[in-house]
Amino acid sequence: MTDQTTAPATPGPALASARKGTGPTPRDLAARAASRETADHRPAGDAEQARPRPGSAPASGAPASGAPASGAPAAATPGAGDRAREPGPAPGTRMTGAAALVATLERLGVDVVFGIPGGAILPLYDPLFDSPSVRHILVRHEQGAGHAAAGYAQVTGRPGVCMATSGPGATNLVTPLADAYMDSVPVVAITGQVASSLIGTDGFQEADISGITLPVTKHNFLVTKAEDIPRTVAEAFHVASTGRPGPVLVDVAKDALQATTEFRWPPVFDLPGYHPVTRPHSRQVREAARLIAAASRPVLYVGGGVIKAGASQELLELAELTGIPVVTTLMGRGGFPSSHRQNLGMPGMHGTVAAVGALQKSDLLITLGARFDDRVTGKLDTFAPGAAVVHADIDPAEISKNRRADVPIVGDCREVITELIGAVSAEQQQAGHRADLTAWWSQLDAWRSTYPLGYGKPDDGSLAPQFVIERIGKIAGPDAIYVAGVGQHQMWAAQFISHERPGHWLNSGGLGTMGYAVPAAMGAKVASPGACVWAIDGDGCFQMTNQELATCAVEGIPVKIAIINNGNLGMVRQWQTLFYNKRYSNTDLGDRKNELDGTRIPDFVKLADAYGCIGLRCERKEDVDAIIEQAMAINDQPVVIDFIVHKDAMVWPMVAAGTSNSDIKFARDMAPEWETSE
Ligand SMILES: Cc1ncc(C[n+]2csc(CCOP(=O)(O)OP(=O)(O)O)c2C)c(N)n1
Ligand SMILES: [Mg+2]
Repeated sequence: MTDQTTAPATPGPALASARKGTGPTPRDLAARAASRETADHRPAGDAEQARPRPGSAPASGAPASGAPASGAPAAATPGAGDRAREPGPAPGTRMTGAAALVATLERLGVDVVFGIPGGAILPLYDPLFDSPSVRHILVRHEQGAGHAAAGYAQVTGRPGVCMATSGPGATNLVTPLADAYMDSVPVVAITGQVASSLIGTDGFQEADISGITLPVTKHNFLVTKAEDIPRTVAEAFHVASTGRPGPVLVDVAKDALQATTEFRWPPVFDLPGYHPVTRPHSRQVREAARLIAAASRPVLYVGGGVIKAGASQELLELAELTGIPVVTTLMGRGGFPSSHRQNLGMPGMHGTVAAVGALQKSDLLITLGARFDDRVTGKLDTFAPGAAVVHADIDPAEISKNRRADVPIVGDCREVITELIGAVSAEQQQAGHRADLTAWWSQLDAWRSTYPLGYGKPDDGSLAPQFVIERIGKIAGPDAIYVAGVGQHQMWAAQFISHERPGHWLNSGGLGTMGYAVPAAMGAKVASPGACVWAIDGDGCFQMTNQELATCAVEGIPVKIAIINNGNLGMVRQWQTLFYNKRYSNTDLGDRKNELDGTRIPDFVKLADAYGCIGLRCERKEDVDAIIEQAMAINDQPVVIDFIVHKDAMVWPMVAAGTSNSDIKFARDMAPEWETSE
């Protein structure tokens, strides 16, 4: 085994900059490989630019101030500092690679891991059984482990950890890893791999998981030597949680877990070329401030990056200092209070008329931690045609990827916004006043009052899904954590719940993964046991991962699940209604011909009961509040409410895919008049 190595299966350098679109292109990969060759010879200036995020480990093994001179990560996970110094096995102790892995997790402050064991990872599960501080939650499907880790990460800001065995266990993690990659969520996946002598032989349960996940992880490693385990796992946590967060996979060969090694701690990182830039360039910030001072129709276009950077307070200050309107994307909901007068709502395909109109008519987009996703821009070449663009992002690959930035700013959003506040204040002082946005606001207010969000009352007396979601938001309030599935119910939850706080709205924005809600809610509840966690799920989505209700029941994780049961794959059906002449090909979850009602198969109340949860059903408007209150009062068991809702409610407003945002409809065939009372 002495000739085996730890191979970064995804080349290390240029991690952040290689990211473009949904994954690296072959050319990106070639560039990565090339830059890896030269990474050790980078100019010193590059390294100086690297400043770790608060609480994170230093890059490339550089010792943190006050840390031992050996170059230990003072804390490889944000907020894990104190725990990282807790006594575990003394460095130098001889143990198996598996025991060293558990000791590493303990040193990194990991308190929970979601997973399922199997042959290749069995050696790890043995010492894990004895860990005094790492709780393992046995899920029912590895996809659930991955989404639970993501839910945990989004609530705590620390990497969530999932584990799986080789082959099918590992491949079941692909979807949640891709999901976390698209939404920049720090997840560390640890997979068992077949013994190194079997790698490449089509051994039993062998899958090249590092190869498979290469395009959907920020980085991944294959470890074949026991002594490399602590350093590699610590590096994985560092990479996942610094710069643009993302998922990192560590695949460990079974013989590396079984071999004996000396536990070396603290480890010295070996991440040449990984130096995320967090500090913005001050000249760019001043240029942005000048544009802000001169703009007459500016908009703060805010994405999930603001939440990831913990920059909500700074954003509030900047918004109030300038009086500029704010739009918050699907991933940015909660980054700026929905109830704030300056919040115009969500932009994009199902955004408000005011938010979409503001971007379209703007003369300056101040883009903070957002990425000009196609669901926001609509037809790209018609998006915000008159706007200059300031684009701040931690990932340089995002800048000018979809829309050219006039003022690019690479940096951590919190640092960028803090510097912007200073630069804008200086501009205002020089001018003696702040920019006058009265005319702009009167236009925006006119759109807001003419085209507010709303929904119709179903004519057959059935429940309006929007009403149900609105009432959950009102009754559970802004302190609750809301987790959505994917589909119509997700859009209504984004629209009709007032998102007041960062980290209280979890959903699958980039990948749009049905099945996300139940396991992510489970992870969120584990992360914040005192919080009230509501999953708003669709009847289709729920059927993809509801087996985690068994995990919740057994492990004592009392989440609340609201199934918005319209008996069909509603979002797809909506498109069939609008664009496929009402030909409902394979979107009805029942079978109307044979009178098998999709809202009753399966019977979700019985299913909840079978899983050891409380199952409730609601079909009438007048019962909605009482049943939500009933669920709110149950805190010792998971609760599932089956809300039977109108089968044909639609999400409005809507920009049809591939069309211009200017062609938004606020209801069927109803387009706003843009030039209303200015
Ligand atoms: C794993 C996966 N498969 C398919 C899709 C395509 N898709 C998007 S929304 C949707 C329907 C979701 O149905 P449901 O959960 O009932 O939610 P509703 O739209 O009815 O609220 C489908 C099939 C997807 N996003 N994810
Ligand atoms: Mg549905």
